[in-house]
Amino acid sequence: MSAPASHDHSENCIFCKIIAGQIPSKKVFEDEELFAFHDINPAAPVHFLVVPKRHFANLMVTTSADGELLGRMLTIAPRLAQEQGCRPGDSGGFRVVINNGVDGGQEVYHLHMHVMGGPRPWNKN
Ligand code: DGP
Repeated sequence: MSAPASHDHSENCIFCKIIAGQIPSKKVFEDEELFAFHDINPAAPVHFLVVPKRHFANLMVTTSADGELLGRMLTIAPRLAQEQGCRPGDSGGFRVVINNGVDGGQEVYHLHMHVMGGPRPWNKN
């Protein structure tokens, strides 16, 4: 049987293992609720992932009760993007992407937000 979609830690979840330090990663940020680390397969000069420490498979299992946490994922992005080298302001900037489910192109079933930026062209669109 598959694991519940939303709980504190999911066995066999690669991102839960990264958060727990069981798999190495290049950490960008950590607090009680969030963890951010560089994507292993960067699609842009700056490409890191922001994940909630609590395991959610994706946005489709979140509820309005999770709104504050989801908001924190978004509102921390500009600061982290700039710290990682994205230029500030409208002439710089960055992209955020959350893939959900098979049709959303999701590969890792622990909710994560891609933050991508840096001077164009990027190696993938
Ligand atoms: P998505 O398609 O949104 O589920 O993208 C998953 C991303 O996770 C993908 O860009 C590659 C990245 N990724 C997968 N496994 C690892 C890993 O072990 N370490 C790191 N740093 N990134 C990973």
